[in-house]
Amino acid sequence: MPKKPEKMLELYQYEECPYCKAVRTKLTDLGITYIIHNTPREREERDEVQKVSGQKFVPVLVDPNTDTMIADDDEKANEYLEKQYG
Ligand SMILES: N[C@@H](CCC(=O)N[C@@H](CS)C(=O)NCC(=O)O)C(=O)O
Repeated sequence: MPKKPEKMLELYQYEECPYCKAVRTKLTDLGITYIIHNTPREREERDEVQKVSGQKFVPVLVDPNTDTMIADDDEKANEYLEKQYG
């Protein structure tokens, strides 16, 4: 049986970002309910992303269950999700 996360995962993203879409799709495919933080499209305005990840690119995936933060790498985020919850 796939594991379900106890605490909700969080995704910092914006809708049209193709890398963000890849991570949203993976989360949906795995049946994971998660929190979306919609970030500004303008990179310089992404202060929350900077605070959480130390940089301003999205997607940023945060998993409080394992103290994991993956920034600016959709493939790494999806590999992590598959390994952890697939
Ligand atoms: N290699 C990254 C690429 C991430 C990326 O380029 N994200 C874009 C949005 S689609 C970004 O934040 N670009 C900076 C900007 O919008 O100025 C990944 O695999 O997720």
